[in-house]
Amino acid sequence: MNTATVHGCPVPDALLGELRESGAVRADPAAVAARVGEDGYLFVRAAVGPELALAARSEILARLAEVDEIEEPAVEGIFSERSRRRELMPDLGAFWKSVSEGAALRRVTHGPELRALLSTIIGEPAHPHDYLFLRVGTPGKATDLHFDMPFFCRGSQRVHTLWIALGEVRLDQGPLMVLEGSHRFEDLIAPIRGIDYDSKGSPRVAAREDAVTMAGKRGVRLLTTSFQPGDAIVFSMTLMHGSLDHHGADRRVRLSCDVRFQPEADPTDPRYFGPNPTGTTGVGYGELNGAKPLTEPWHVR
Ligand SMILES: O=C(O)CCC(=O)C(=O)O
Ligand SMILES: [Fe+2]
Repeated sequence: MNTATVHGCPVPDALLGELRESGAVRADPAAVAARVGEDGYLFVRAAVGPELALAARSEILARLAEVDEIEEPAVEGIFSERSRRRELMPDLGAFWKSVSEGAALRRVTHGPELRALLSTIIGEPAHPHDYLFLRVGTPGKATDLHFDMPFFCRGSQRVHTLWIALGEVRLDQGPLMVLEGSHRFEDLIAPIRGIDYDSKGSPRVAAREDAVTMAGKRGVRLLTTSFQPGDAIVFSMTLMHGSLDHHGADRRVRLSCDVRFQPEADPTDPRYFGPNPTGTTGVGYGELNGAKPLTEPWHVR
């Protein structure tokens, strides 16, 4: 038996698999293309040095401790189950923007290591969106299965998502998981290709069934791993993914960041680029789950 759960239900061993690790081929464009074609993703351990990922983790935890959400010493990352964020930071969007723009975090997301990796995967010089999604998972929280399309696709049709673990993320701490082979599920992908990219609404890109039911019906597995700091996974807009539940008894927060990369040659979407990106709905960093105090519930997406 394993410790993975989805919507509170254990994931049967037969429906759980390990992500294939591709670090050995990360600098070989032909091998990378073959791997992404086959698997729909590229998973690389220590895509950036663990010390860089842990520096970003400490930077973020210190900011969360300032608003009393993390116990001291902050570096342990223990959720306090309290928050003074609304009282101390009345502009929640501005607070979250400043956390999301921390120098150590940007060193990870906007540094040379990931840029080189994504350029190899995309097949030409690529750069990251300025707007990024920093996620602080606490027990009880999870991300439902979804596609990243049509979000992010107004400027470029060749956007890729990079997800990186900022600290350890064990199976019981809500690691990212992907639905095996879903980049070939044309019946699910075709409808989302038709969605209006300019829409500010929230089109239905999430699965109608929970991940375990879906995997069982399709005869595939949920692929994940026990992530270590700096481990990263890259996938296109048409791979279904989400997270397992965070149900770690020690209340240690699960930190990750996802950022989109696209070819430098493609037009940039002003929602995600520039010093004050507006985000998908127009309100900037304030629209993200991360902008809310850790004590409050998330919207699903
Ligand atoms: O970290 C998560 O829970 C979800 C991440 C995600 O959906 C993404 O990276 O696109
Ligand atoms: Fe996503």
